[in-house]
Amino acid sequence: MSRLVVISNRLPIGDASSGGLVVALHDALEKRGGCWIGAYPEAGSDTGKFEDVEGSHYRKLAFRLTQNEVENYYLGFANSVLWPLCHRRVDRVSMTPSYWPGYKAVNQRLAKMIAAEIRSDDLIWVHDYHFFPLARELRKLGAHNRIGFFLHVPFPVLSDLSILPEPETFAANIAHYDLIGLQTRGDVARCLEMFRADYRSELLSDGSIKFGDRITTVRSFPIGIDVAAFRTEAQCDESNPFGSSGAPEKFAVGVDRLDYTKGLPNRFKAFGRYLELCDSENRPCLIQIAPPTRQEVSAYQEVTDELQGLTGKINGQFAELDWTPIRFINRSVPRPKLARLYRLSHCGLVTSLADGMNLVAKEFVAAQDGEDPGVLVLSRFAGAAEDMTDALLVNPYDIDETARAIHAAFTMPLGERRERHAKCLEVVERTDASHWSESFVNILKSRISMLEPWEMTA
Ligand code: ADQ
Repeated sequence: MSRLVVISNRLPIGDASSGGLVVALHDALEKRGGCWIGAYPEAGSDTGKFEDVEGSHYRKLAFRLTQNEVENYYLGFANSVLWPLCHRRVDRVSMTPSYWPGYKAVNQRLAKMIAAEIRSDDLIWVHDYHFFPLARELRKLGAHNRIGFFLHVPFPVLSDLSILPEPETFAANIAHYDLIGLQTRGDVARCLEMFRADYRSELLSDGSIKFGDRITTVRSFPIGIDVAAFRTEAQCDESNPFGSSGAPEKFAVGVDRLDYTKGLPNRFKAFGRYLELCDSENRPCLIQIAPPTRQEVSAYQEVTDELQGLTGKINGQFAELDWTPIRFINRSVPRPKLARLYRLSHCGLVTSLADGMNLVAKEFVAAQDGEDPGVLVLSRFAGAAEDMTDALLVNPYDIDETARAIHAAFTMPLGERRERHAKCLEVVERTDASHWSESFVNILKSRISMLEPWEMTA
């Protein structure tokens, strides 16, 4: 059996990230053998070689980004250009001349290190927007392997691609992957639209793309979670997230990295609006857990400041001596506590303005007690909404609509809650993490290039 080589920006080290993605890739690597390549979290000096990280049955190979690479490739091109571009926020793009060369240089450096490690029959699976050009760099070094790519964030809108330096290289780069995996059918449609608009590419009768002498397949693989493990954690009542103070009588929960794409200011405003509209006698709370990320990027600092202002304003308006409507916690919470928190809550709030999938939506559903479930309020702009149509879908830009959905979630009759939850759970189970990784690897290795019928007409 050919080995699997996984490449992601960050190498999961220790047990810090036991999310579904990591578990799914662990399982795939355990099954096939191979290695996982990624960067250490801390910057250092470039030794030109990978370091073996002990502690797994398969190899983990780490490299260090230099401080200059962190600034130009990671915080710069990846997170100040590509992240906002993919999330339809070109207004948030900030570019300096050193970002693009810095991004290309990291992809070239990594390709050289990978080329020295791989065998000719290895399957290579590259993750996310940090590595759009990696396959092309590997091909230049003579790699003929099957190389797949999975984009965790939304596929960019065609017209926004013009914001990139050398925009014509974007399609040419990703065409070097044999398989391009995207989260949703909407993402596939946007990717095909880009290829269709490009005079250099041809859509073949089986739905794959011919670009120069390369043929690539584009498909959706909606990512999921390890449902059984998450459910077990949620059911374990040893981890009481509220300690001796007890849970609020009615509360909604939000769990996100503190990112401007997650629609947190709109969520806080909608909760404030809900407090204005509803009878707040039973003192509902919003518990928002949002650890800061990428604070070196100014857009992240701005949204943090905005949220602190909104929390102060809304709490100032509504709080009582014994009631704080918004509890805004700027820290990460251990997974078992998080799972328990979802289970105890009456409403899960996901209000992203754009989101590849959003695993919190799936975790919330998996954590519920099917006999007495909480209700998921889900943004139409999260990838999860494409299949989880029985959540309360909202337009997060519409503050009143979101406020009404929070009210509907808190007051929904038990029968309707059960019915909606069962339908959402069916989606979460059908698209779990192992199904995601297995189907991607199977298609990558089997050279299947047929698109689904709906993709042919997209
Ligand atoms: P993210 O943008 O990080 O992922 P998401 O899918 O919601 O978003 O995953 C976040 C994960 O981190 C979840 O497992 C969640 O439980 C955990 N998490 C978030 N906040 C936490 C906190 N405060 N404490 C502890 N854990 C926390 C990107 C894309 C998504 C896509 C995923 C996977 O942006 O759209 O779903 O990759 O492909």
